[in-house]
Amino acid sequence: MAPAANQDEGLARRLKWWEEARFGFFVHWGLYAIPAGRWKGKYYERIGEWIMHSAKVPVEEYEQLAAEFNPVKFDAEKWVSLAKQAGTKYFVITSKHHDGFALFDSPSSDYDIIDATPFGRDPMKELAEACRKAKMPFGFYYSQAQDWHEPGGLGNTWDFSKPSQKKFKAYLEEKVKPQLRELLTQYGPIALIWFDTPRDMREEHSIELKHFVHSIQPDCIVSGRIGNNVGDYGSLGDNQIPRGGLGLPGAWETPATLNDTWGYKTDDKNWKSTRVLLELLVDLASKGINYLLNVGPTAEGVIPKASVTRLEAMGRWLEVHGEAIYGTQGSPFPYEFSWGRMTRKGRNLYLHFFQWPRGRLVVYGLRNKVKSTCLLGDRDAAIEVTQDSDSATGSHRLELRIPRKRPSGEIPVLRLDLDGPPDAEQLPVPQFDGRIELPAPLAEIHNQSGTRGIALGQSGSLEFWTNKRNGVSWQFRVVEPGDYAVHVILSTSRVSRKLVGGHVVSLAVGGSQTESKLDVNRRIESARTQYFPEARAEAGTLRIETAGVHTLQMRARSINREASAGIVFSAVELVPVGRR
Ligand code: FHN
Repeated sequence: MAPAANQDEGLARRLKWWEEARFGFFVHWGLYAIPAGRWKGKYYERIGEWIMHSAKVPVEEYEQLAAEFNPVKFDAEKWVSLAKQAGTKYFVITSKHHDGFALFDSPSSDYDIIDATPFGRDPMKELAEACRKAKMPFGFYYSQAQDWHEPGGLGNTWDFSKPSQKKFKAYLEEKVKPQLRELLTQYGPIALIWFDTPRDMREEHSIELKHFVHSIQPDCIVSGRIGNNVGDYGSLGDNQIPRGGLGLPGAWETPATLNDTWGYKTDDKNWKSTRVLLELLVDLASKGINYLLNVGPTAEGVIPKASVTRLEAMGRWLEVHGEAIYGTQGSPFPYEFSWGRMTRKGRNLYLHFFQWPRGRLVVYGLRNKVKSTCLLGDRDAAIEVTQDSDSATGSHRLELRIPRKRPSGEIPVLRLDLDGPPDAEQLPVPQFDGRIELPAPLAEIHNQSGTRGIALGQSGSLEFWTNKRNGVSWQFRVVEPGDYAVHVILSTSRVSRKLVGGHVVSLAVGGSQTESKLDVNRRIESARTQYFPEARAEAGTLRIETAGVHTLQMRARSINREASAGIVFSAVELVPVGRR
C-alpha cells in the first residue's frame, strides 16, 4: 500500500534529496550499550537495545544505568566523517529508543543525558553541528509508541499493565510532543524523524503527530513507521529485501544491520562481509529502495572496529561506482537477474555483476539501442555490443562481449549509454541461462468475490492465498520451446517469518500440466534470506511447444491449514531442462 501521504503535492519535492541519497547511516546508541547484551551475567539472544525488555528489568533498576553513562571517547566529527567516508548521504540517530531514555538535552524530562548522566554534554548538539559542517542531512530516530519507562507508553508489561487509550493519549501529549518539539527546535533543520514500531497507534494519532512535526519543520520527512500508511515514505521490515521488487507505489527504505543487533552487543560477532553489504546495497537500489545501515557504538562512544573497516571498504567501492547508486532508480526490468542487478539514471543503464559473465552476456527485452559502454573504474576495457530483434518471437536481444578476466573490486559495474531512457519489456523473458522468472508483483490475481483474497504484501510476496477457489497467472515470453522445470519460491510474510510448505498446487501452460506438493526442504541461502527465509520448491515439469507469449496458470489443490497467511511465495521459476 502506498503511504497515503504520497498524494501530497509537496512530497516529491521534500523527498527528492532522500531518494537520490539511496544510502543512509543509522546509529542505535543509548544506555543499553552498557549491558551490551548481558544482564546480571546472563546473556540474552535478542537484539542489544531490547535488554530491558528481554531481562524484564524494572524501571527503577534500569534507570541506574544513566549514572554510569559517560561516553568520554565520543567524537561527533569522527562519527560523521566515517558516515561520509562510507559514502552514506544522510545520518539518523536514536534520540529516544524504547527504553524511554532521551539521549539529548530534554528540558521536559529528567530522564535525559544532561540531567541523569555524568557526561554533561549533549551529543545530539555536537552531531547536528558536525553534520551541518559536513553538509550531511541529519535526522532523529524517536520511539513514539513503545516507551518502557512510562506507564502510558507501550511495551513494559512487567512494571505496568497495558495502558488505556486515555493514558496512551496522555503519554503522547505529555512526553512525545514536548520532546519532538525540543528535537525540532534545538538542533537546526532536521532532515527526518524516524518513528518506529507504531503499535496501537490509531490513524488519528499518526496523522496528528505527522502534522505536529510539519507544523514546526515543514520540510522534515516522516518515516513510514509513524504508522497507518501516513508516513512520507514506506519502511520495509528490518533487513528486508523483496525478491523481484516491491510492486508498490511510493518511496521505500530498508533499515539494516551490519551484524544482527542494532544497539551494541559484545557477543554479536556475526558481521556481514563487505561483499555481502555491497550486494545488499545494490540489490535494494535495483528495486529503488534506500538502504539505512546501522552502527551500534559502545558505551564509551566508540564505533566498533569491525563496523568501521566494512564501512570504509564500502566507501572505497562507492568512490568508483557511486554513479551507479546515487540518484538512480530501480531496474527497468521487473525481475532479478541470476548474474546480478541493474540500476538506471537518465539514459544510462548500470549492470552490477555479482557473478562475472566470463566473455559473454545476453540480455533479452531491452528495446533501446546501446550507443556506448563503459566499465566503471576501467575506461579502456573493450566491450563489443551486438543487438538484434527476432520478429517471430518478438524478443529483443542484446549481446555483450566482455573481457574474460574479471575486473578487480567487489562488484564490477558496466554502464550502457542508451539512445533514450531505458525501455524494457515488462513481460518476463528468458535470462542468459534460459531461466524465466515470474515474480509475484507481475502476477494477475484471480480472487473469487466473497472470499478473502490473495494480495501482494509489503514484502513483495503474494500472501493470503487461503482459499482454493482463488488463483494466479502470469504471461511471459518463451524464446526456446522445450521442457521447463517449475520451481515455486516459497517465502514468508512480513509478520510471520515461518516458512510453511505442504500445499498442493497445479501449474499449467497450454495443454501441459503438473501437480505437486510444495516442500520447504531446499532452502535458499543468501544474505537476504538470513532474516526472511525462502525455499525453492520443485513443482514438476511443463512442456512449452512454441516460442512467443504464453500464460502460466497456478491453482491450489489443497492449502496447509498451519499456514495462517496461506500459500506465501515470491516467484515461480521456469528452468529449461538440461540447463539447470
Ligand atoms: O524494536 C526496534 C528495534 O530495536 C530497532 O530499533 C529496529 C530498527 O529498525 N526497529 C524496531 C524493530 O523493527
